[in-house]
Amino acid sequence: MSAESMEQRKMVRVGTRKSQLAMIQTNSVVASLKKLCHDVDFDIISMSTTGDKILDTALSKIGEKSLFTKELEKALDDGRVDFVVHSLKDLQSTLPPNMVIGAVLEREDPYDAVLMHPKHATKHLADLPENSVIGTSSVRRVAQLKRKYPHLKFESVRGNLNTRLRKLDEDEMYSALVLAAAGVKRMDWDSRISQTLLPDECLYAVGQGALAVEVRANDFDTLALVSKLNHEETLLRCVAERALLRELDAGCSTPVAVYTEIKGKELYMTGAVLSLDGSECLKETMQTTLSDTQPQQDTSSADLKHYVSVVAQTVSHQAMKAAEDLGIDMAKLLISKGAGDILSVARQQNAEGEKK
Ligand code: DPM
Repeated sequence: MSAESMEQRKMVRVGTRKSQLAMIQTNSVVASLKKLCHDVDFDIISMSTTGDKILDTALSKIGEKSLFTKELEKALDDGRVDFVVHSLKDLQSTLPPNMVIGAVLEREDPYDAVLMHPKHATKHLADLPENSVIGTSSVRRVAQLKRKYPHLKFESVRGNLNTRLRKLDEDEMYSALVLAAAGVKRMDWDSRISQTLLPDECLYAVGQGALAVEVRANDFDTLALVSKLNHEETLLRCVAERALLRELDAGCSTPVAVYTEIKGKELYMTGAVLSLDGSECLKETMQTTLSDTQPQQDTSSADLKHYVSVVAQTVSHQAMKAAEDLGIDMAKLLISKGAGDILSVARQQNAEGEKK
């Protein structure tokens, strides 16, 4: 390589969590970018987050926001890294004011999956004996599954995916785990999935299965670089989902669940709010039309529009706005049916659990 071409190469620093899943996700994003931009080098910088360090407390009870993202956002803010790869579902619906989501990548399987203890390998949740213990720290999963499978018990399980699978197989405590299929598949553990939970029994979390790239809002070079990764359909679905969460003022510790789908120009959304024990469940379905208009043209301007912190120059404003409005309208409909009360009781119960 000549000295001249060496000089032109750009170095981009990428932040990630240290877990195997986070590394797999970040490596895949960097590999896609390398294919698209031959003149850029990438340096991956991994770090531990609060969520990785506190392993003995249920997620919903730690009470701190941005559990898995805060340290990474600090590194981004300080300029130690240029972008961070996250699971979109771990990103707050409201990001720090100087941060945006510069890319949402094509969604993996968004559903939840059941991984059985080897002795139950061929069973489904319905076949497990009375009072079998299912490991999950997700209040969303527990609330929905209690409705469908009242014979089961649910216990929190923490740690990264490797730790959880080891606990399932080696401790005799859990009969099964419920995990996001996306993470399981990225780890190449597909063969461990005994059952996929479809929307009639368990709706997924906002953003589940999609990867997101977080960038400083004023770093237009990096925004232009990562915008090549955007998957339009995933992006529009996730804008609607994030708008629902933001409008409900809910987070990862509240039982809010969704299903979205695009058919032609129609975006459909089912949204649900549940009480922690699953006894109450509000569920609604709405749709909107995604009109086809010009994408945002200007790639280097300070007035790029954000939709629930998502920026996408290549996607039409009108479509992004329609998706955001669908999430907002869904939240308003659910609130009009009593979602506010259900959520405030759930928050209070979480806070009480924290004190115990
Ligand atoms: C959030 C939740 C969980 C993670 C809550 C939920 C699951 C917690 C648990 C917001 N983040 O889903 O209702 O099971 O104790 C997380 C996982 C992935 C991203 C692992 C998983 C991988 C899948 C993806 C943890 N965050 O859910 O099994 O990229 O969407």
